[in-house]
Amino acid sequence: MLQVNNVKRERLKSDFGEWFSGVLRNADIMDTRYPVKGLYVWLPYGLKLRNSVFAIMRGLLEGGGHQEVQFPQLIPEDLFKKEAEHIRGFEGEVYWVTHGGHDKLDVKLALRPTSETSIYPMFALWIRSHADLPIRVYQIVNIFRYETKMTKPMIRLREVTTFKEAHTAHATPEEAEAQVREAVNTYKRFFDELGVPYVVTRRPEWDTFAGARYSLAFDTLAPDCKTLQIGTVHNLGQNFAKVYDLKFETPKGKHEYVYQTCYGVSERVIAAVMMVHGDDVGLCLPPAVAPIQVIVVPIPFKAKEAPVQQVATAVVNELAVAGVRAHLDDRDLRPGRKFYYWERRGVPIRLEVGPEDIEKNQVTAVRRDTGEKQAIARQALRTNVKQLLDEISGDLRERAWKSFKELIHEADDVKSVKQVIEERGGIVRVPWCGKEACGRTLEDQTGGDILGEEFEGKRAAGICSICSKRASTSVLVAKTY
Ligand code: A5A
Ligand code: MG
Ligand code: ZN
Repeated sequence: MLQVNNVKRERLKSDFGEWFSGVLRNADIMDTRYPVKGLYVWLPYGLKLRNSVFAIMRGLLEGGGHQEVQFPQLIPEDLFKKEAEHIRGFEGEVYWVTHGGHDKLDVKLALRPTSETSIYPMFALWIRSHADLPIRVYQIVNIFRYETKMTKPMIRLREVTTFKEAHTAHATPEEAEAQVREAVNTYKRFFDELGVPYVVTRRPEWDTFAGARYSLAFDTLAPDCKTLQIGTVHNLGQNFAKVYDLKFETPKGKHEYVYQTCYGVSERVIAAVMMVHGDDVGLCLPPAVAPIQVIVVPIPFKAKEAPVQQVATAVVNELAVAGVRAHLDDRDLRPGRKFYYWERRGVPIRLEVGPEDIEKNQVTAVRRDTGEKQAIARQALRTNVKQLLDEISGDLRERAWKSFKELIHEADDVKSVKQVIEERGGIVRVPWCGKEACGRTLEDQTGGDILGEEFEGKRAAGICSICSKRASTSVLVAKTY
């Protein structure tokens, strides 16, 4: 039988790119052979994973008072180009529809790269008085961005197939500010559920979202020690409100512009789930999102085939009734082949049912994450399996956070920032005076990117690593995706 040490992450770390494309293929997540750059095909198992990840997000947003909407994919050029800064940020990334059949269109249509410019003109029609506020909506749609950096499945797409964007409008700046904090908490809960560790930073001013007052970003670390931005939260102030004329009547009869926020994640978060928990064998999925949580494998043995099959079926049914996503693998293959098949696909628990298990009135459970084996009494099946799933969730999260924290380093000067980034990899915290010129120099001299100041984080006082003036804050620097 195949012996695997399930916590090995050597191949994964030494050639992450190769590991990632291998997993997409071997675990039936995506077919990456579609003949347009930056566009890929979701396969059934991958799509199930995607749907369970975004079901968590839906639940959190609905619980936080958001309502789901769906806006058109095409945005007329004149609407799209109203907000000057937004346009400057996205112009180079827009795909344009110029023709309808043989006719040249009078007004070009943008394939949305994000939806501020399609949603806010409609907000203008919906918002009349303070009683219409706040508005909290979200949609999960595809967007197109003509990315010029190297494209990568799930991570840098030209068609982002699963873009969750939330958009809100408020009567006061304080309410918008509170919404930003709530969005951060929502995303924290989301990533905690997925066991994906993160830092939250306030992006430097010169790198805010196009049209935003300020932007917060969630970053995690890929196995090659580069950071991956897995979500952003933006305070838009009144920038868009002024351009799209989003005014409301206050209780005193005055007309004022609303304050807005927006926040988004994409299927990049699924790449994060895959890479932080995966190992050299393949996927290792958190139970919350695993399309199959328990795979039941009958171990037939000579004249015992019928009872083995019967018990295995009963076990699957019992778990299904208890709300566990269980599946019986009754294919005509050797058990060892089946084990490997489901290990690669990251199924959290394998239950084996053999003649000996039947005799002892038990099943044998094997954890995907550790390879640990244990017997579970038939009478305690449901409670023990659920308990084991919870344990696995907790252990995956804990393990991921532990390795993440080990990769956050402190440095005082440019040389050591550069050294850490180049030799050990990860994220470096370094004092900064707050001036853009020093920030840019820091990036140039270290070859890293500034993620930003930590949001509600540790603000080390010290000496700016560039100008040697007193530093009131510190920034996180890393190589980024
Ligand atoms: N309207 C706001 C929310 C917005 O568009 N923000 S954003 O540009 O930062 O995108 C939100 C998140 O989508 C990013 O943090 C990133 O995780 C993901 N994303 C952006 N471009 C992507 C791309 N080309 N491929 C995959 N994911 C992408
Ligand atoms: Mg740079
Ligand atoms: Zn400085």
